[in-house]
Order: sequence, then structure tokens, then C-alpha cells
Amino acid sequence: MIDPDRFLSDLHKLRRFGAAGVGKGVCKGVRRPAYSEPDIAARTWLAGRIEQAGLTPHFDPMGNLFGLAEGPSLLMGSHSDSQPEGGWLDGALGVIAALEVARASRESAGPPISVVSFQDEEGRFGVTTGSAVWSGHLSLDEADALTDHGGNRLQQMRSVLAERSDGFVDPARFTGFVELHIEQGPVLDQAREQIGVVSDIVGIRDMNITFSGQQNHAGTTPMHLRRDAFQGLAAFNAALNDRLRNVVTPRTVWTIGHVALHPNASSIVPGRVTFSMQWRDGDPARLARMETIIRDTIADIAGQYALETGFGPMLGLEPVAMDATLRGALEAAAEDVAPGRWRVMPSGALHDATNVARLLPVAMLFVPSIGGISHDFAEDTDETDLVAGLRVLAGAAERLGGQ
Ligand code: HGY
Ligand code: MN
Ligand code: MN
Ligand code: MN
Repeated sequence: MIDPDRFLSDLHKLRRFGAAGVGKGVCKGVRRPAYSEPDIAARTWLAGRIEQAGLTPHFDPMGNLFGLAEGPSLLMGSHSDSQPEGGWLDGALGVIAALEVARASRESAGPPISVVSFQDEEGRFGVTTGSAVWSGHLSLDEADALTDHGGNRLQQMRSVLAERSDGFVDPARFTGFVELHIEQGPVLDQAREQIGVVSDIVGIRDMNITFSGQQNHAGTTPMHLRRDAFQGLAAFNAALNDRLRNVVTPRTVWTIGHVALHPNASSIVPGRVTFSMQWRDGDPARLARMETIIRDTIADIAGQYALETGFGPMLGLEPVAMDATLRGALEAAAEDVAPGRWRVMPSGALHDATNVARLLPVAMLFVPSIGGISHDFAEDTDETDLVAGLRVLAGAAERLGGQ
């Protein structure tokens, strides 16, 4: 039998690693980016809990942490790294719920369940990096060449966990993957529903772009002689919003979320800006069309502002549909736990399930996010909804048995 109190207690314990956000009037936030000291401490604690649950802890060279059941098993989990300014449930919920379901199943001699906490789901170094490497989407060499916005190399950052590694886990030992996550959007909260069973996960493209101009004195350089990288970025953003308008659907999103302006001083015309450009949609053709528009707009603005351009590698993941059998088990369990208060819905957030779908049948379920807030310290979910998500996960595990 699953134990909601034990589950909630573990969830709160995990929150202590990297706990942050007190100054903002809330105290639930976390700063636990991949490979940071709190992330490594959290993974070490988690490995201990996995062992106490009777599973075998196993780090792979990326720092993905598995809790392995013997023989063929259903894999459940998510990630325990966070955004640099993140919420306490994003990823953590799916890992701790999986731990509780696996533990309870062992205690009652139920079907074997294995657990995973993937590394760098939040993309400090890329896009869902840990599961991308495990699934073969990215080679370890390709991953090692990635750097974060601070110039740190993944190769160096993963070394502490890689020392504890027993190699990559053979995916053939798993029969499927089920991930519980918070919705991170407003749909369930506004509808006062408790569970979302995911139909499909959006695709994404992500790259860094640089405009280089001429750094110069902000008092003496006439406006018409400037090659100002910030002016280029501002003009690019406005032009892009305009040009994308006729191409996108209400589900399409694009974001410039990270900007590094050089040298970032009041009295210097900025000579360089590097910024992240990310876009998401459920249709690969639209993602490609958006890329063309982005690159054309960059070229036009560079011409207008006398700037040079540079492009980092483009990272991406294709949209994926969930497996019908696993999804059916979640739907049946959702109807049991929350009759009439669940729906089938797409995911606009990315998840490790996208990568795992290359190896195994996958399915996902959501619980509501209060106010639709996530990737913020204020992210939260009602306790009853957290427990409802746990019950649906356990119900699905029972229905799927050892399959
Ligand atoms: O960005 C995302 O969709 C996810 O939270 N990694
Ligand atoms: Mn997440
Ligand atoms: Mn996230
Ligand atoms: Mn001066």
C-alpha cells in the first residue's frame, strides 16, 4: 500500500537541497541546477533512500540515478535537478512518487518497479541532457563539448558523479516508462480538475545567437555611426514577433530567456550580445518554418545595424505521442481516483519522456499547478492533488503489472 505521509515527507526532504526563495514571501523555491553542490547532495540522499527501499542505486556516467528492481520492471521517475530559480515540485514530484510506488510495491510483493532521476532535464547544458544521452539522442562526446551560460563544460561538471558510475543501464531491462509531473500551466487549475493524462509532448528548438558590432564610447559616438548590438537585439525581437504572427497557432511559443550583453556598462555602446532563442510547437514542419524566419530576420537586422552574426549549435527534440497501452492504464486509474475530474491534454513543457520514447513505450500524467505558475519559486500544488497524482501512478502500476 502506498503511504501518502511517507511520500510527502520524502518530497519535503528533497526540497531542503537548494531551498531558496525566502526573500520573495514564499519559502518553497529551490536552486538545484544540474551538477551544483545541492544537486549532487540531493542525488546522494536519493541513492540512500533508493537503497533503503530495497532497490539497487546506480549512477551512470551522466549522473542519471536509477533505483533498479531485479528482473524486468516498469520504470518510473523524472528529474531532481531544477531551474536556476525553480519550484520545489518540477521533477521532484515524479521522482519521489516513483520511489513511493516502487517501495510500496516491493513491500506488498507487487510488480517490480524501477525508479530514475534523470540529470540536467532543465537544460543547464542543453535540452534534457541526461535522458538525451541515455537514449542515444546525444553521444557522451557531444554532451561533453556542451558549455553552460557561465562557460563551464559539462565534461568537467559531470566528473564527480561519473566517478561513482557503474556504466549506462541497459534499457532492455525496462518494459515502459511512466512519469508524473506538475502541469506547469493553468488548464487543470482553472478547470478545477485533478489529473491530466498526456496525449503528446511538444517539439522544441533551442540555440544561442550572437550579434557583434563595435564597442565604443556612449557619449561621443554619434547615433548614425553606432554598431550597437543591443539595438540589433531589440529590433530583431520586434521584427520576429511581427513576422511569426501569420505562421503560429495558439500553442506555438518562442522565448528569448537568456541575454548576455557585453560589456554591460551604462557608458559603453554594447559591442556584443549573445542570447538564447527557443521555440516550441507540436508540428515539426512549423518548427522548421520558424527556423527559416528566425535566420532570415537575423540576417536582415544584421544588415540594417551593420552587425556580424554567430550561431551556436541548434538543439532540438521532436514532438512525441504517448503509448496507447500505458496511457490507457493511466486513464483507467484517473477515473478511479478522480471520477469526472481528469482530462486528456497535450504537454507544452518538455520532459524526459520525450527522450525515453526512443527506447521504451512512455506515458505521462499531470497534477494541477496553482495559478499555472512554474519555473518560479512560487510554484506549488495542493497536497490533495499531489496525493491524487501518486494514487493514479500506483493505480497504473497495478494495472500494468509486470508487463
Ligand atoms: O523547459 C521545459 O519545458 C522543462 O521544464 N525542462
Ligand atoms: Mn520538469
Ligand atoms: Mn522545468
Ligand atoms: Mn571616459
